[in-house]
Amino acid sequence: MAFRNWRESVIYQLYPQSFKDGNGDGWGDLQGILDQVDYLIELGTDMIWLGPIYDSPLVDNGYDIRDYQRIHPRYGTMDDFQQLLKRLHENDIRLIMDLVINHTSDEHTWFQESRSSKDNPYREYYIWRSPGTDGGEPNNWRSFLGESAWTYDEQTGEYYLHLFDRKQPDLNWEHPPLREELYKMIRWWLDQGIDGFRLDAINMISKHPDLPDAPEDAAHPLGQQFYKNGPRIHEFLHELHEQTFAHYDHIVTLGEAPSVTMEEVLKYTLPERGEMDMVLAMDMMRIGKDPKHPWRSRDWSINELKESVLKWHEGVHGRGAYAVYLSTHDHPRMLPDIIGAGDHYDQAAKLVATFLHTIPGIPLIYQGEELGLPNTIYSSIDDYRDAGTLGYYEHAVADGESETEVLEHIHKRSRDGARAPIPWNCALPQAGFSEVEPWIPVTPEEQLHGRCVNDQMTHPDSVLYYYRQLIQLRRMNPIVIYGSLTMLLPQHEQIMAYVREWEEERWLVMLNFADEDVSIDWSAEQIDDTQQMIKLHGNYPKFSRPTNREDEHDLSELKELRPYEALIYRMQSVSL
Ligand code: TEU
Repeated sequence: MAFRNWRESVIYQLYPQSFKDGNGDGWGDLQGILDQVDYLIELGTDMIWLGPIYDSPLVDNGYDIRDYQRIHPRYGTMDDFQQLLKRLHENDIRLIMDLVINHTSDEHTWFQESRSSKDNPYREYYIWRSPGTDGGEPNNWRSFLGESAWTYDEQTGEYYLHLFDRKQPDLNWEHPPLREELYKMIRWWLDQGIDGFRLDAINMISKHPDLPDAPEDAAHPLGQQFYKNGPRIHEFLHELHEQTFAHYDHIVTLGEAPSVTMEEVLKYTLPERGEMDMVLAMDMMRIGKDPKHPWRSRDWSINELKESVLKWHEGVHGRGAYAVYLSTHDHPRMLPDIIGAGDHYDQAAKLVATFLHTIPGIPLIYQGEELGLPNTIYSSIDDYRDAGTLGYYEHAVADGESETEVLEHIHKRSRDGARAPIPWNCALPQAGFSEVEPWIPVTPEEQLHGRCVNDQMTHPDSVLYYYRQLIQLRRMNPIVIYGSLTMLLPQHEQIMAYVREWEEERWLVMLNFADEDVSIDWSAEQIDDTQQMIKLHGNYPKFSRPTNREDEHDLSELKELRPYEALIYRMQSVSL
């Protein structure tokens, strides 16, 4: 195996229970992935981030781990896992696992021991506090699910902290034996031959020692300033690195770190600091989401996206590292509603792809995005599975909100919108995902519009082909990976345009985020508009532009972009 330098990678996030069912139980599994390895190879990704497959009660789809060193039988066996690893390695694809070490399941033996008595040796593995002065919760922190972050445990008369579900108690990283035990487990996985980890909620492991109350008007969830990027975070991460990753070759780590400043990102990812390789640039995905109300949407403008691109580029590019993405299993898909698509759905899907593959940062494709899958809307609450979604529904309806309104919020914001099974073949029942009814329904046909793998495989103008081409374009052109970026038309409200530059080479990327023709006025830009441009890629069929020669323009000719049009040009020479 000869792995690519990870800075040149394109990562593919595989959410296993929704990828492919290989054993006919309605739940995606390792055999299903093995059956589809060729699909991944053809796509061109060289790094798979595999969602959690560990033993778990599956309250949060595996982000609640009961036993780190066992694979849940629903996913298969350790043998299946080894086979998958071998197939991927034969094709120079890295496999990185999801590592959830901010919390475990409450069914983990450590927690079972911990809750059993105050003097149990495992007590300090978790964060226990006696009731506050009023006899209630020790502080006002709320969990990501919206309820109190504390649950009272009768057995010992104390509360335990859980930033997520009450069945996901937070681990106490202040306690050295816990850290040792985690490192041992991590080394065990690295010894299995895996290539690294995505570190779940990793910037939350160091809590402020006093666990102070948060101001009531702070952003959701209350308390986050006291545990995100906490006081000992860099010390913990460096120790983790030294005790585990540093002893293995080719290991790649990708940290989930919401709410970070660029200074912090550098601390996390500067190679000489020995913490992590890259973080997920999460702020791009927050577009359209109300920060105070997780279930409400808000208007957004592409200027926010531009700011985010610039912020990460100027703050981190070329020094630390970060992955860029617009969808994961935690957020609704961007199409059709958040980005918008109008009557130009395929163009919009390809526009998103062009954006992600041509801005600085390592692109991360969440499964199904390469098919342009839509955010799935289930008409009945009974079809939703996510505990956070169901909890919100129950509370909101009990509080007297109208069911129709609550469902509308859920349609727009539920994490399940991105968790529908991959449609492998539209001609088969369950869209070819499984022979039986899947754990969550497939996307209804009137939303899917036939965007299945089998169909897209045979259409060179499909979204799938477009992703493959972009991945190849990155492979062939270091400018996309290492080049600098200059934003043009910074105030334009519909168009994003940037120049990438690397050594003697210059590219211009133009993206129209509007569902209409939009004109461009270059006169205010410091750019020589008579320079020749060679078109490298675009999301409208070739020769559909009414110019004499499709592939060569000068900038002055380019006065208009079509709805959701994306264009990549090589510029012969340009003075900025
Ligand atoms: O998510 C952690 C996280 O930071 C959340 O803000 C996430 O954005 C939120 O769930 C959105 O509703 C990670 C996992 O990606 C997520 O699936 C898990 O539920 C969570 O950790 C707990 O392990």
